[in-house]
Amino acid sequence: MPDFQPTDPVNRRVVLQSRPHGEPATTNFRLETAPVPQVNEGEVLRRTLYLSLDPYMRGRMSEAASYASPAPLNQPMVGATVSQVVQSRNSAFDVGDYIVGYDGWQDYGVSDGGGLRKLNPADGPLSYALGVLGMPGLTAYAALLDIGKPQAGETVVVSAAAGAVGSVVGQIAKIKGCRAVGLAGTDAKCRFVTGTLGFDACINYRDGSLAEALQAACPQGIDIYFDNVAGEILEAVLGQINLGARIPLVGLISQYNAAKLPPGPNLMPLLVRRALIQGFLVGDHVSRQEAFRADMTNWLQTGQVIYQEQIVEGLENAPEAFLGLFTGQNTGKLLVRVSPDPHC
Ligand code: NAP
Ligand code: FER
Repeated sequence: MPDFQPTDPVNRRVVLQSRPHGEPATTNFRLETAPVPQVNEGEVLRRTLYLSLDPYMRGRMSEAASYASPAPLNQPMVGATVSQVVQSRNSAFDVGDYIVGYDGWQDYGVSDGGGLRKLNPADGPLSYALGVLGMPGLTAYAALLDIGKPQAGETVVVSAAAGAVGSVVGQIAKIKGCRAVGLAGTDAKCRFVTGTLGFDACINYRDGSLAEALQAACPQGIDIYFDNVAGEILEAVLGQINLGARIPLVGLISQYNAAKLPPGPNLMPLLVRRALIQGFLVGDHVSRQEAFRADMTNWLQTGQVIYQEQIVEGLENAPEAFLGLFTGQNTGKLLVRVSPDPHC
């Protein structure tokens, strides 16, 4: 086997160097260099092409008990990646293979190959495996279809509607014959949500009375609220839910950076309207992966789902880009291009 010569002589890695209390900062991270890992018998070495930046990473920065353990200090920050095999001592992988895995915020990852899935570049852009055809897409698909159970003619409201999950939720709602109403943090995002993605309406929740805007956008009330943010927006939506409403509780981004939790919403409408509110973790829904990929590939090909990415150049810019998730800097799925993608 010819000796592998990495493009860069070192592995750049962004490590978690401290845990935030409240708002995270770029100083919680440190860019450092380490040797490119050695490849032992049975192992496979990959160069990162794309790194996914996701809100759940804020939870991993903390030590507080949660559904997943904290990311260790002074190790590359955790994260899903699309990568290319550059050296293999594992017969299941060849040099040049494209992979979706979990190599974290670094240039190179090495492992025995467990948990890696090969990607076929002929199936579409490689980066889609981190977004519309990956974890955020499956979240939208499984939480909306399996918990929300949309019926034609119903009204579906989704928060963070211009983001990775929300943008897909509203488009699936349309495919199922529903009225799709998005909530987003700027007028420009709302224009994207209605004009490009085809939602029926979008409300800038920072602008005026949300209760009034919801009433105007949802004249038949709200049958499904796909909640990505919780907090005050959930409170406003609950006031207008219909009998038997379903509320997949998927994200609480409005409180991920809170040092102290705000007072909770009034949940009485859930009782009065006999609503179902159900927590959701995408990891419980891997059995839906096959149906999801088949449907979503078809919807992308037929143009029924439009997908937008926001790609930041350079691993060194990952910390600042990540912080932007919590101030709404991204439209669509936020990714980092760590090294050039040979397919685009
Ligand atoms: P995203 O929507 O692409 O990015 C986050 C967006 O959240 C921001 O662009 C911003 O948009 C909005 N936001 C940030 N702070 C906010 C606040 N205080 N109030 C209201 N909106 C706020 O991220 P994503 O990857 O699609 O994730 C969306 C949600 O789904 C997150 O809560 C995430 O944790 C959750 N999620 C859960 C699962 C699961 O298994 N349970 C899986 C995937 C994702 P605006 O400009 O519109 O405010
Ligand atoms: C998120 C992304 C993933 C999140 C939860 C998950 C609550 C769940 C992962 C799992 O199933 O373990 O943003 O926010």
